[in-house]
Amino acid sequence: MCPEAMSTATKLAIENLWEEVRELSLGSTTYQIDHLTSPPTPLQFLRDYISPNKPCLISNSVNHWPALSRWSSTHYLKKTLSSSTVSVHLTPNGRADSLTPHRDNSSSLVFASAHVEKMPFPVALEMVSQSDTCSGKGSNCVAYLQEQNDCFRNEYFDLSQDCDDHIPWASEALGCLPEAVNLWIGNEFSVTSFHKDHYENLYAVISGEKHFVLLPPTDVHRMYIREYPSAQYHYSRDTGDFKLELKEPKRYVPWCSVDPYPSFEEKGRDMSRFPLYYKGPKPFEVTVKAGQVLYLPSMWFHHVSQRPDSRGLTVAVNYWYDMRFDIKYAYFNFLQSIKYSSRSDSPSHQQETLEQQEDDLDVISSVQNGAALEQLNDGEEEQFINRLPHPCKACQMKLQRRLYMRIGLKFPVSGLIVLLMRKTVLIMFGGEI
Ligand SMILES: O=C(O)CCC(=O)C(=O)O
Repeated sequence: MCPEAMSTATKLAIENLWEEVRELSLGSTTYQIDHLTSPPTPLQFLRDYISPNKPCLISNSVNHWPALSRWSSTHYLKKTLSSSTVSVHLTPNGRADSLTPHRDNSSSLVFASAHVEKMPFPVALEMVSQSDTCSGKGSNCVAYLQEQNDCFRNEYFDLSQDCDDHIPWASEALGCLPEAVNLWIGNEFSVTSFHKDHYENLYAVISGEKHFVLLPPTDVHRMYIREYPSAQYHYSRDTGDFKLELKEPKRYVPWCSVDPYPSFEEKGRDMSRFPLYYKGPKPFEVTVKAGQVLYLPSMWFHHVSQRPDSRGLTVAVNYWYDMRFDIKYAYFNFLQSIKYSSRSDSPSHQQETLEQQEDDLDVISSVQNGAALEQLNDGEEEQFINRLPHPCKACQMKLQRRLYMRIGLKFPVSGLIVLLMRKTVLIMFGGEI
């Protein structure tokens, strides 16, 4: 792809958008989100948060849920769900649905999904508590109880009396009931990588803490969303080992390339690969404590990590409400369709491969354009070249050659002089002829 594919003016306009959204809508002076100490009225929530697509943290809105006291007892959880079968996501490192080097080739990243197993809740909870050694054979295995398919209302149905069915002020403001309610039980190893969802999310922490790093949808170019080959972990209970296999047939998943917490060794490399993330405005950050609810607006990019309670568990329930596919969504799609890339912000091997493919396409089109050039009448060449989206070097050289030939044919003497002068200049300055 040509580095000049996007004009400087467009780049500046996009960068201006990041600032303007913060100034006009999100509050530019702080990278913290609003904290409401009591639940908002539906009108206030709609006017101040849903409409402007602005996150907020709400305290004292779920104090009446029995879950807050009951779920601190592991005995209660195991007893209530003694006959429930639940989905467990297993990974070697707590990073499901995230980018991972494929085998030993660290430059080739894949999008890795967890190995998912169904098992009795008491066994599953034990796996979370003893996550780093759940195979019992000394190899790493991190278990995360989660399934984003309304699991709280089916797999965990026996706990449903401990929380409200919905968040009343949110349901009224949004004009609907939740589409899905999910339960999350994890430990400090489980991390959810940057992504966005097409839902209005009310995320309640019951035990432990969750830390969110947030970026608004307008910052989409700072996430370096690229296509990664989809891969799946396979876990063997016998050996306690994970295998990461590419999915067959091969398919690609568009995913955010940025990790807000790279290792010390990765930091320098990431800073040069993802300059828009590191040089742009700081992300918003919020820690959601037990008893608090985060309003995470639709389409916001979020990265989630957790700090467990004294048992080593973090427990949360979230309510996904349908978002409105309105003008904001249309604007977002438009923004996302504008490619913000050049060689200098190439983030990964995949990106380089993509650019290489685009360069190959340039070469192919240059050959085609070159052939088309031959068909043109004299005098039409310049216009033809100017109409090309990326006038390629080969085409320009061909055009020059044609012009020299024409000069040579029409004005044999002056044409000869021009060619001799060019040759002399090239020889003097060591250029190629
Ligand atoms: O709690 C987590 O690990 C992730 C939550 C999340 O991504 C969501 O609710 O959309």
